This record gives sequence, C-alpha cells and structure tokens, in this order.
Amino acid sequence: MRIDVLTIFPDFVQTAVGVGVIGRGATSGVLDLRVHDLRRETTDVHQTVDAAPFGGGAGMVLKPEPVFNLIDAVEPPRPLIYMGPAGRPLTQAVAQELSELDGFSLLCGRYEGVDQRILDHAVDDVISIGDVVLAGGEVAALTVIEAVGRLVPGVLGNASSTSDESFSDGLLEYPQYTRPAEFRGWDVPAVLTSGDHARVERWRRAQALRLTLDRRMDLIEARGGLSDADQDLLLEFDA
Ligand code: JCQ
Repeated sequence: MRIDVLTIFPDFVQTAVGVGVIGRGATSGVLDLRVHDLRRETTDVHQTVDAAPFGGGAGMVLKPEPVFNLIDAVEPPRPLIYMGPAGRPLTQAVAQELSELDGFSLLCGRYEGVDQRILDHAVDDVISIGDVVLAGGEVAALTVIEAVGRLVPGVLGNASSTSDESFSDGLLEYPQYTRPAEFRGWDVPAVLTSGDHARVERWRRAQALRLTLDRRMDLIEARGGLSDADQDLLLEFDA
C-alpha cells in the first residue's frame, strides 16, 4: 500500500513513520510511505506556503500554488484526504475501508485553514480524528497511517491479531495481566491462572461488558443493549 503525505513538516512526519510496526512495514516493503515537503513546491525566494486571508482576519491560510504544484509533480495516489476537524470522523470502520485500498494521500493543513480552492478542486475527502483542534494536520495524518497501516496484511506479525481487540466487536478491551502473578501485594485475578480456558473467555467478556457499560454507554446502545447472555455473564462474575 502506498500512502503519500503532503506537509510543511516533512522531517517530523518522516521520523514518526519510521518507528514501530509502521516503520517495519515500510522497511519490509509492505508499506510505501512517501512524505512530500510543500515548501519545495514554492517558486519564490522565501518559499512562502501561506498568506493572510482575503477579507481580513487573524492567522494565515495555506496557499493553493504549493499544493497544486506538488500534486502535478508527484501525482499522489487518490483519494487525497484532507485532515481537519470539519471532516467525517475517523473510526475503525473508516480505517478498515482505507486499508483495502491500493493507496491514498493525506494533506496536512494548519489550524488557520487552507485556501478553499484546494478543498474544492484537489481534495476528495476530509477526515477528522475527533472533536478537538490541533495546531496542524500532521498528528492527525499519523493517526490515520497508524490505524490503517497496522490493518494491511503483512504489517503486524502473526502473533498479533486485529480481530480480538477493542471495537472489533463493539466493546472496549478486557484487562490484561502478565507476570508476576503477585506484584506489590496486588494479585492477578485467580481465574486467569486457573487453566479453565472457557471460564477465562467468559470472564474476559464480562469485564469488557462492565468496562463498556461504565465508560461507553453509546457503544452498548449501538449493539442494541445487553442480551440475556450478557446479563448472565455480568451476574456470574459479579461484574
Ligand atoms: C484533525 N481532528 C482535528 C486543520 C483546520 C480549524 O482548525 C483546523 C485544524 C487543522 C488540523 O487538524 C485538526 C484535526 N482531526 O485539528 C485545519
């Protein structure tokens, strides 16, 4: 999968995509990540990428020339997605859709905004990572790359599965424990060391249900409430 990033902070993005599973995906050739510097497509001596808004007002707006010049020079893969708080929300389902493409591109704007002609004539889609305002789209773009990249076949090792995790069945993830079985007087739940695998599975589901009920009632409602089996599980483990 090819992912192109159009940014005024290419060093930051390049460094960030070089670490962890995404970095290994790039090294192994499964991910083809190409970071482009919008400043290199400027034609003036000061390498100007932004200018004051027509009509007045605070802040600076990303100029169209560097963006369209870069698109003409590179022909980055479509869809070209603009990262901004006015976009459609990023969800695991959106990440899954993007992971099935051969490629896509991410345009990082600044919080003051970009010239509307970029959105009207170059951008195919706008995605938001949440109802929060960042100083720039770079961290949002990295969030998309990480969420999508790990779903691309060959990026995660065999040991890691993407099917048994939070959101894949609409519940938050159950608590995990590792050695030692006792740490500073805090014991691992006995069920996890009992060897009763069926009971472990039921306990995990009960814990996931309890956590989701406490923190994300919206997710419970989206599943149509608690089933009889769900309620039985909560009772079985006093969750
Ligand atoms: C992305 N969620 C938040 C780009 C405008 C008006 O503020 C803007 C901010 C950005 C940077 O991206 C985000 C963002 N998803 O803040 C354009």
